Amino acid sequence: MTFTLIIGNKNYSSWSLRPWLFLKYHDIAFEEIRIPLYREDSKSKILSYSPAGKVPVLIDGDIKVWDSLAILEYLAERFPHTQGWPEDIAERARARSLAAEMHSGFTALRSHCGMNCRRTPASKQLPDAVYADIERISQIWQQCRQQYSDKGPWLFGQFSIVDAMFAPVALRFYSYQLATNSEAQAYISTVLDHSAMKTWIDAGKQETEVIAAFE
Ligand SMILES: N[C@@H](CCC(=O)N[C@@H](CS)C(=O)NCC(=O)O)C(=O)O
Repeated sequence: MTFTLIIGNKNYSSWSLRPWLFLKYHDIAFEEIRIPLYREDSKSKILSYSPAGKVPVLIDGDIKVWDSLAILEYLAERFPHTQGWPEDIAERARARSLAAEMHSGFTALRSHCGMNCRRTPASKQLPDAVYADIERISQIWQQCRQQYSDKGPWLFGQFSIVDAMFAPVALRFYSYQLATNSEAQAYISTVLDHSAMKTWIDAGKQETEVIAAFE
């Protein structure tokens, strides 16, 4: 077994979920090392794997890759059969833009609706900036589903890096009962019904660490 993925708490670490899901979706064998976050020794443990001091980190022999999107790009290159990006250049450009938009954006949603697998689904009072994020994400999911539904149930039909990037966002829509359109709702079900997502969520629910700031 060559691959090791360093991740945080499954209950909270949305960035860790992304490459983990991609590996599981494609049945790529790997070992995982879970480092519970924001404890006294968490930072030093993460730093022993990555100078960036954040999870996720992928180790492939002598090669270390950190940052979720970089890991996904690496995996797609390392395992071409996974077709991490759509084949068509225009679709690929759009997929890359959406993955980057997710990676660098939606900060209001991310800070007010932190991923929390254990949360009993319920809505809560949210600032306007979160609704702007919800609207844009709903639009992305609706447009992709309208355009690519004949190729499969994922954003570009087949499962791609974009789906790995948006998977924790789909979970947030469910956990915080965020209202959206019917295509986006169907997409959320596709993500949450996948066996690998269920495995991650179940494992998150089993964890007992509580990070007050994320509750
Ligand atoms: N841009 C990074 C973000 C990684 C990140 O913020 N990870 C969080 C956990 S989800 C972390 O490691 N926090 C621990 C810390 O900052 O000490 C990525 O995409 O991987």
